[in-house]
Amino acid sequence: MSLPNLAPIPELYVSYESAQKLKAEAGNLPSWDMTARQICDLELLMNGGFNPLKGFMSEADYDSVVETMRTASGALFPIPITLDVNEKFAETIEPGQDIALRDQEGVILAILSVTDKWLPNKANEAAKVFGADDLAHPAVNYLHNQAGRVYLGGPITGIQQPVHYDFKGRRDTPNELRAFFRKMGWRKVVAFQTRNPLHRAHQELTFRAAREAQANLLIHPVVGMTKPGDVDHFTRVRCYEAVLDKYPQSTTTMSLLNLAMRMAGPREAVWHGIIRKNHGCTHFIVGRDHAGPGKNSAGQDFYGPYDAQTLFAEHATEIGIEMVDFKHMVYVQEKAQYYPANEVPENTTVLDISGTELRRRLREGIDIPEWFSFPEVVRELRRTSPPRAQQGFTVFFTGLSGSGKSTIANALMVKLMEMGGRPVTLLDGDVVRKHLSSELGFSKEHRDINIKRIGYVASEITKNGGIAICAPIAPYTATRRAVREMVEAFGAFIEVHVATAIEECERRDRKGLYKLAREGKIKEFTGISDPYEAPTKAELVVDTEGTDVDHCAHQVILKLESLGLIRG
Ligand code: PPS
Repeated sequence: MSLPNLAPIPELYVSYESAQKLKAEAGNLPSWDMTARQICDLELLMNGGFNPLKGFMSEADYDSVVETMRTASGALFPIPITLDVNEKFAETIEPGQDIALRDQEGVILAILSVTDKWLPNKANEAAKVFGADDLAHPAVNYLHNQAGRVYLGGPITGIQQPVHYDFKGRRDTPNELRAFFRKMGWRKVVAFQTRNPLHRAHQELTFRAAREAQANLLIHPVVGMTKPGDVDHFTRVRCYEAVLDKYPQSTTTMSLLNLAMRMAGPREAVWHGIIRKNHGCTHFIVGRDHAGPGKNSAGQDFYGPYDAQTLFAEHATEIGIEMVDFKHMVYVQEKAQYYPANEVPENTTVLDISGTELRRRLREGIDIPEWFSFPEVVRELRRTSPPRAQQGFTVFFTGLSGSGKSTIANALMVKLMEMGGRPVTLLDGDVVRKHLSSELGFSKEHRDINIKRIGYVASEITKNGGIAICAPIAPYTATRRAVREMVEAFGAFIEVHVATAIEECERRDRKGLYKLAREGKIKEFTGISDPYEAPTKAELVVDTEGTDVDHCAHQVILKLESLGLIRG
């Protein structure tokens, strides 16, 4: 058998001496503070994980990748790797200039020699790369609602790796892994990509995949950015470490990959293959609905279940990595062991617990059997996800001025405090504007900043096990969604639309503001001279006309009970 090519691949770093010099000089360059996703991309560009890319894509490469999955020079690369910036920064930059790329603490990681600056067609990028311009796709939502409007492209000069303080010993560059495989004499390595905790079925399938390929196994979980709502990587890595002990010694290793996933299904699978090839692997496990983003806004899957496998198979030879089919493993009760779902012996009982069921059991503190997962893994998951009734959450009221949000929110706060158990914080619109957002007005931009500040505070409260009650107008759907995402990373988000009609709010006019708005004395007044995008997917809609405050607050309490967030 021929030896795999485990020679080092090119990195974009300069020598230590040059890096010191460049770093000193770069202090005078215009600098860009990178987002978390850009830092992930930069790390893999610099360490060769995205080989053969040499920097953030130029316009020609970007256009070509979007349309054909290939760079302008024909190299297979299915995902655009671009540096998005805001217009204000872009105005100060022209092709030909160098800029310093900094991490979130201001440390200079690299120099970008800008060759291209352009306004991308994001709708086209969404349609071609992600399959649909649909905001239900997390990467499409990111593209439209988080990424800057302008892209900069050009080669990178790497100065230093992004700093990680966690699991340092478990992070490897492609060349470090290649060197490890060389040293261990591992000729064939099957890589397993994951963004979820591993349970027994995963351990069985990965072990089986490696055995069938007569290869060693690399558990290669993504710890950069995964799908919003996933189990955080700290918990997952502790779980993976527990599972690692279950493989026969010296057959398997684990390394953490600081990739920012896009959930791009088929294209993403090909991208994952290229990345694993760069890390020295010879085989790659591709499953059903690999890197799938869930349902689209019409409630259907974005991609067919085997689209990723089909696209991968078409490109496997060119990538130089073999695809290994992911076998769905199920537990057969009578045999007390796992079987591939299509090899289950006749007249036996198959046991399985779906992801949804697992989450329900964690949420409600119900037993998770040992045949399903390892006790160490369940313990870790329970530490991170205590039963829902002990987790933090956010109730987010939205509605017009004078709709009754604050009054209901106050009543709810008192009822929750009477129950006790968790600290409760009320972030009322007026109070926030006094303490957190006193410099802001009511333009769209300012309202968005205001709501995102509230969302940030609420997400911190939720993360730390408290209850945040928010009561701003929050007129824009996209901003409410951004807040939902921030909070749902840590706990439940319950949007309550206080759906009092504008006529009723104006009739009440408790603060006299509607009158002033009608007279044109207050500009940009929500519902009169400024928009209010009513929620279409709120967890609860309350009607304050004909229903008293106590009853409205009680409706919220009932909702919280039905979600298991409080005990009745
Ligand atoms: S937003 O859009 O969510 O940032 O607004 P919010 O922070 O909730 O602030 C709304 C309160 O500010 C008063 N106010 C106005 N509301 C809407 N439009 C304009 N132009 C405006 N100017 C002042 C108003 O009292 C709102 O309070 P509530 O409690 O909603 O009545």
